[in-house]
Amino acid sequence: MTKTAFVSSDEIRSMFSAAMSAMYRAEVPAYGTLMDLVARVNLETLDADPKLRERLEDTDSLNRISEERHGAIRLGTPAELAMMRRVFAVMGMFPVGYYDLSTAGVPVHSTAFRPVGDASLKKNPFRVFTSLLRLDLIADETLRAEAQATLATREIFTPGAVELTEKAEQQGGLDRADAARFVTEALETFRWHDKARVSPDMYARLHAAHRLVADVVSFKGPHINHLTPRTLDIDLVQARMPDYGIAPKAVVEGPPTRKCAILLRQTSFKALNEPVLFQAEDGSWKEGSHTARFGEIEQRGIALTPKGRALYDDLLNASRKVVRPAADGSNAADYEKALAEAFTPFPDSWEAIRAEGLGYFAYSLTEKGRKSRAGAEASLDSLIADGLVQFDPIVYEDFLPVSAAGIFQSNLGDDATQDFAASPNQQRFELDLGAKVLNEFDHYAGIEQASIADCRQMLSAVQA
Ligand code: OOG
Ligand code: NI
Repeated sequence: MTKTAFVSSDEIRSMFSAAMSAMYRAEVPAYGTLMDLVARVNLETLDADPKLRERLEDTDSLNRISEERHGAIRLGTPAELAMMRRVFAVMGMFPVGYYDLSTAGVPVHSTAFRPVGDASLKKNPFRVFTSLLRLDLIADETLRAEAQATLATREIFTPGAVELTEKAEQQGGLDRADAARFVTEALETFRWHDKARVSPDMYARLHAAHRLVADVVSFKGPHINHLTPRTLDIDLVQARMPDYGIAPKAVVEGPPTRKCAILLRQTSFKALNEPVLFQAEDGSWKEGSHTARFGEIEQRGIALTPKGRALYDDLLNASRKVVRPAADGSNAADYEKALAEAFTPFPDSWEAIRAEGLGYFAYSLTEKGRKSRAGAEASLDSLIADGLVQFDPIVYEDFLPVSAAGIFQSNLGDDATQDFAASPNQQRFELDLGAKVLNEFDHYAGIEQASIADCRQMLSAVQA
């Protein structure tokens, strides 16, 4: 077979993302409602802001917005994580970033599998926040051993998914028929199972140790626990959710409302209580329930440099010293006020964010720049001042540990807060993953540098 017969990994990712969305829509109807609401708000926002529409069109980002989503899964063993990496690689998704959530009382550490590079991100930025359970953080040794034994006997991938992943690795890709089959087979891993693999008694003990442990250990596979469409106005979607019969989380996670959106803002609706059958020791099935799957929306802003990120972390910490958001929403207004006040030192214009080196930008030639005969050696600042070069924010494609913890917590139940000693262990995670995770800052810096190099090359071509 020739290489030209292969479907691109970007296309396989798009097929997979669409299939996952359709499956989740059928399984969790409130997700479909949320999608409709987000689509409507996005249209209204674009209609009200022609300049935003124009910038998104110019940077090739408009088409991707309504297609855009992320999901999350929680895995049980190193072997599952390592195989998951290989499955995602077939779809052009690679591990970026390391997130330690133990500090936030959640016994997992995580990465995000996502496309890397400007072209792939523009095609389809679908990503999956992927956590690995850390049984080492569970105190009860007997329970830990039982959980490990239970996880050791499950197989979360279908034989077809494994076979096609190996085939893709050997051939360097999949043809159209194989790609379609791969999507169907891989999707099985993410499906919901309403029959637990553990007895009611064991479920209760796992649940008492930590709700998340029960969620990972009790089932046949790592059901997708949420899918998150991207909105252009998260405050509006949050405000309108109740009109659509959806009860939102108390506060929006991340930075406050601003003119120039930074990083990532997220909110969710609470996880559903779903019926589950548990098999008792005597073989009989007992009815019970489990709470895991929810819906979330996100608004993405500019990716920050290490300097910008440090400022963000400082300001967020400062606001939380004033008010910590209560899970019941009772101090939501105070929290929003404290957050907005804490963030006043963070400049709110693209010019200032750029001038202070707080964010990453993609540079391109203006109309004037495209016709210009001068300036290839000039400094970037003077090219901008002369109106030859313009800049657009580079979108943050990753996650925020404090926000992720807030999302985890609101869906684990408000009584689920537990303290673990902070114990980031990126080395262990990478060993289990079978690869290093990419550093997100290097990645954004690379996109920025490439855009500057393109401008310079085009300017010198114009001169020649
Ligand atoms: C993942 C929570 C993290 C996000 O958007 O920050 C996340 C989980 O609950 O498994 O998806
Ligand atoms: Ni999420």
